[in-house]
Amino acid sequence: MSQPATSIQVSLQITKESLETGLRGVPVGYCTTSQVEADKGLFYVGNPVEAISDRDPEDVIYLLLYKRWPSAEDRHEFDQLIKDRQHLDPSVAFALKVLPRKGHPMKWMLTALSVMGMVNPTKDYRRQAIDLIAQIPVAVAAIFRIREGWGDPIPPREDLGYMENFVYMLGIPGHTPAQDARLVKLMRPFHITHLDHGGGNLSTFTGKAIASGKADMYEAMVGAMAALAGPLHGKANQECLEFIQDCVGRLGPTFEAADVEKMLRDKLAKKEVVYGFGHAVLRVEDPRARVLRQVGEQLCPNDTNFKMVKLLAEVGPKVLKENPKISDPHPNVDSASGSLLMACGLSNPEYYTVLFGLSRVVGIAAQIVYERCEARGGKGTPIIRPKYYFAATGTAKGEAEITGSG
Ligand code: NMX
Ligand code: MLT
Repeated sequence: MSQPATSIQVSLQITKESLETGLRGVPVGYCTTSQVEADKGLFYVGNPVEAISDRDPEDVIYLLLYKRWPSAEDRHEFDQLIKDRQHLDPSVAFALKVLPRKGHPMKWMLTALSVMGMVNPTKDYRRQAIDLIAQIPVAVAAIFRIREGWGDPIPPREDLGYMENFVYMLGIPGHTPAQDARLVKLMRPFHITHLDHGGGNLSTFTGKAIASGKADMYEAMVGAMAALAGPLHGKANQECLEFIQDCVGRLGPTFEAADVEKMLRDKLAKKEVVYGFGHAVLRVEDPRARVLRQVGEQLCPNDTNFKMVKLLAEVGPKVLKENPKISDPHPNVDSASGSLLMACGLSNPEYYTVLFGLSRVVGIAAQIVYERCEARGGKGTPIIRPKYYFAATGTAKGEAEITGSG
């Protein structure tokens, strides 16, 4: 694993072709929470995600915030801090109650975060990070309950763990305690695998860019979650499950590898996206996908959608490799998550990206705290302002001159 260095040699040649590539490979800063290695995957403060996916989520949240594992005493204090701050202002539920039910849950999440920011009493990034981490499960559970018409939000309990409390506050109608316990078993590793993914993923980068203008944590998080809502980023988990359901619907409950391969080839021939595959950085299978498939083996081995996930993981890389422009033909984190959520009782895929967001606000908040309060000896990084070259309207792609600035 590459270590932070005081001097890093990077050879970057700026050509017309290297522009408009989404800043791929362009170093812009330090990330103190996690790193993504193209040939290995994700590490949280140096720990491979696969090795820690069965820890308490609270331990991993603590690790990302404080860059060390908590002692028993640290955990006790941290749990108390979260419980002290988990009260959600009633204005959040009032605001949610008047939103159009047909609005996507990610849009509801943007509203909830915006209202939470209006009533937060402080402008301190560190304090806002903890408030946000304490309250986001309460807000997301309220989004489910109000939008689905399940009833009023259920207040958090003092005696439950972070994810146990979230599942309790969902109060899924008709769910038995055993079904809730199964959902908790999924949500704990789901949460850990989605907490953070390096400094440059779109939602994190967006949040940090917004905060660089000294917008507060909530304003930055609204922008970050809007970025996560895109189907090529966080909403891929919803799209992927819908694709899996479509495959199962067309092929029936028993399917052969050859049929699935054909469906993938047809999709690629029509230039459609194969959700749940590919990555901007990874060039091996995303270890988070493996973790989630292992959880699926324990929780729902015979679920039809999950069987399709496994078959896709087997045959997908072979088919995607046939297309030379695809840099990474392997399954990513979104390949398996939706099927598991569905099998464990969260039957509306529209909510899956909100669950991704519930976890990801933690990593983004921790990274914003670093950039605003710790970087450059505590001064913080400057306002984001990259350079663009002027290209006259109508200039053929690739023919614009590399001159001027702006
Ligand atoms: N299905 C179809 N086409 C693809 C795929 C895919 N899974 N992956 C890459 N491509 C295409 C891509 O659209 C691009 O086409 P063009 O040259 O016409 O613009 C070409 O292959 C080269 O792209 P790459 O360099 O391989 O990938 P890039 O870094 O640009 O994008 C993703 C990365 C993740 C956006 C891309 O792999 C993708 O669209 N995957 C499917 C969506 C998905 O699962 N997203 C979730 C990513 C993880 N997350 O949680 O955010
Ligand atoms: C993520 O978890 O944010 C995704 O894998 C996307 C990325 O890292 O670019």
